[in-house]
Amino acid sequence: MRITLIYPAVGCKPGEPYVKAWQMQPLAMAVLAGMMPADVEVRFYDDRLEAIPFDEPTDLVAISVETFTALRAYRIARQFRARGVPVVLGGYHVTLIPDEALGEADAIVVGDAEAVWHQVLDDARQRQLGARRRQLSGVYRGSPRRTLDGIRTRREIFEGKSYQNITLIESARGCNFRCDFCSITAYHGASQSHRPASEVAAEMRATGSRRFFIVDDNIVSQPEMARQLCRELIPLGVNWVGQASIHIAQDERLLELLVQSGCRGVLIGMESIDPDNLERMGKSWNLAACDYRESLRRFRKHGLAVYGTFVFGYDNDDQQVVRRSVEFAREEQLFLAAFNHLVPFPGTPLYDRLAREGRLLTEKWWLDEEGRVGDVVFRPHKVEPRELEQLCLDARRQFYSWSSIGGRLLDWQANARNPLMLGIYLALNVQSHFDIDLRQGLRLGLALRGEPRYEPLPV
Ligand code: B12
Ligand code: SF4
Repeated sequence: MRITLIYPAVGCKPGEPYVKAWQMQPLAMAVLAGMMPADVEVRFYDDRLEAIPFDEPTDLVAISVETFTALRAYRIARQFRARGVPVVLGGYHVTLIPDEALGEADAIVVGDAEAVWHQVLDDARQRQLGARRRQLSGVYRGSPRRTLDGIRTRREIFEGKSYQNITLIESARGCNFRCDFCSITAYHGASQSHRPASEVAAEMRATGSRRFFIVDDNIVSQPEMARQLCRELIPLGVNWVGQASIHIAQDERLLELLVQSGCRGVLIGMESIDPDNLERMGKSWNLAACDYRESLRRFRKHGLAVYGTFVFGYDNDDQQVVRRSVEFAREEQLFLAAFNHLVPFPGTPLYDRLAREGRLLTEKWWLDEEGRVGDVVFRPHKVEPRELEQLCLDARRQFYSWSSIGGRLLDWQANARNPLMLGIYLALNVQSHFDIDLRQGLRLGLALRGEPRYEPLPV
């Protein structure tokens, strides 16, 4: 049997390259490939980097769908189905609103693939044989798993593709917090499952890489598990970055352990400098231990670079909050920062609240042919949607201006702590400077190579 795996692009701007910083190895594809028996021939296409050969013979197409890629994914699915090839869809968006995806596929996988992928393959084979037994169709529900042991990733599928020079690896899925805008907690239900730390270390060794991005949504959601992982990683002598919540600044011994294990930087969801906004999004615990400046001082003290992410569009946000946030990020010499407007992802409490309050400008904004990355799709309280878009864009431009890049570089504790960090700091900040315009206005699902216009199916 031949199976084609596809990771769709968010969209494109004709004639322009795809956002550089987004071009990382899509790990879910390697995890799926790792579950294929030896007699299955696997091909993988990354829509962001290469053309999809729709006419290449294949027996099943499996596409990963996120909300920003849903329109593009459905377009691709239609191309294959029109050629008589069955399509299975899975991933975040499919799990959060399965009914929509089911209309676009022969089958969907809701949740993690591991528990059901063998069944999908069996049923696809029956279909191929034209057997009367159960054939590939409908919904396959991946049951929640408490431990993630035995995951085998097949990274050979990435060979020959020009990804960012960092190896993605996971040690856990989910997070124990419940921020109202977050797809992670909507998908995993405020829980976190872990891989055995020894398996993570073994996989790191096997890749031969020295630079990792541990993609866990919150590496310190369960501090004891984080400690176990760090202890396993210390002997490897690798460098890694990950995502963490700021409350970990309370635990300086864990910060120290993170650094010993090779952690060089953490992405921190700071979200807002306004306590009322934090309260509203269910993240007031961000300030529970100490204020942001004190927390950041502790990260710096241990030499950890911080990538701070901010979100604008909560009810207290106006021009002043945005301005003060950028000032704060510059004064604190953050290594990197993201200034995004709030995005109501389907399946989250935020989406439901905005829908109830009649504040969504387009209900299924992710299927809007005219939709673009950077569009605000709801009505904020204190500013107009278009104004909020501009405020976010201005914030990025200020933060990644040459003067800001130069000013933030003068942090000898973290950003310019040694020549390696300085080099990475410069490379990523310069890349972010140029990525601002590349990602702004990227047309969602835009037909890349003359495919037909997408029309939603009748309900
Ligand atoms: C690493 C990462 C990135 C990296 C690179 C990703 C890449 N592929 O190139 C960077 C930082 C660049 C990035 C960028 C973005 N990301 Co991102 N990213 C992640 C992160 C943290 C890890 C992804 C991962 O490797 N997971 C590990 C794999 C094994 O797990 P998985 O994807 O869940 O897959 C399992 C199941 O979902 C399922 N499955 C998945 N696909 C399929 C397909 C089939 C056919 C089947 C059967 C099953 C299946 O089976 C898998 C195994 O069980 C996730 C959060 C997360 N934990 O997943 C966010 C996440 C996917 N990103 C998200 C977003 C929004 C983005 C951006 C749009 C952000 C932005 N505005 O800048 C961009 C878009 C980039 C792009 N696609 O081109 C959102 C998506 C939300 C949603 N509702 O769709 C997530 C969930 C984060 C979040 N906090 O909400 N991202
Ligand atoms: S801490 Fe981060 S990953 Fe966890 S629920 Fe909040 S936003 Fe999501």
